[in-house]
Amino acid sequence: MFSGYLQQGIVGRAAKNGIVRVNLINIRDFAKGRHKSTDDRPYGGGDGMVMKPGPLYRALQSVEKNRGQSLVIFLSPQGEVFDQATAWELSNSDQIILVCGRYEGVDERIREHWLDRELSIGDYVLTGGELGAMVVMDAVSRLVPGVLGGKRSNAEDSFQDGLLENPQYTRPPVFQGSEVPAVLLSGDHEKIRLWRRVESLKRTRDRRPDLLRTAELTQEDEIVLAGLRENP
Ligand code: 4GX
Repeated sequence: MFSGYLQQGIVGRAAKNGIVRVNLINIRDFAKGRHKSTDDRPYGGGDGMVMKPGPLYRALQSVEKNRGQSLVIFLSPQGEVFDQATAWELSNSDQIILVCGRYEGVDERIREHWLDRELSIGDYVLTGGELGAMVVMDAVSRLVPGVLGGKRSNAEDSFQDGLLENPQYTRPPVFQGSEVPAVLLSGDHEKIRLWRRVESLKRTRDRRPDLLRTAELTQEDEIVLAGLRENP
């Protein structure tokens, strides 16, 4: 599941250039017995299967050896919801071990003793933790210096100051009868800055009003928002 992502993407290139390092291990390789099974029926009965602690324990130990100060993160719908602040936090770690569970979950004893953190990428149910792990890898890696390259900084991106981005335009100036806002062609940098900020605030108010409570708002932003309330 990881190979397409790592062969095509920006993170794959960063891995090739040694800016980040990705080490994939398969829990099944640590399974024992003729069937190499990694799951078993839940004690107490019920539907579904549970990941056996043994293979997972041995898999974790195999990376523990070259561990340094590393964080063991488990992907599950029961974790705290992953967001940009968490991505920044994780970007300071030396090494992150992302544990991808399948089936209905893992034996609770692994959770208790091995996991530093449990993260969910959103309130929906996936068939396994792999997509969640890729989401975390992606969002965290792009914050590592050198991964994005180019001069466009993370600081411009959505969520960096807790607001959604302003609308963007590129050439041509008229497309299917629809024009680029004149202010963007005016060359007046102060007017453009203010327009962008107002659009950002409007968009956030309209689509994600919840973000306004935690956004880093300047006095200018507060004045703009007050104006928007009176004259939406
Ligand atoms: N964000 N899943 C994990 C197996 C599982 C179930 C319960 C532990 C406890 C998910 C998510 C997610 C599906 C990954 C169930 N493991 N992962 N898997 N939402 O839905 O990250």
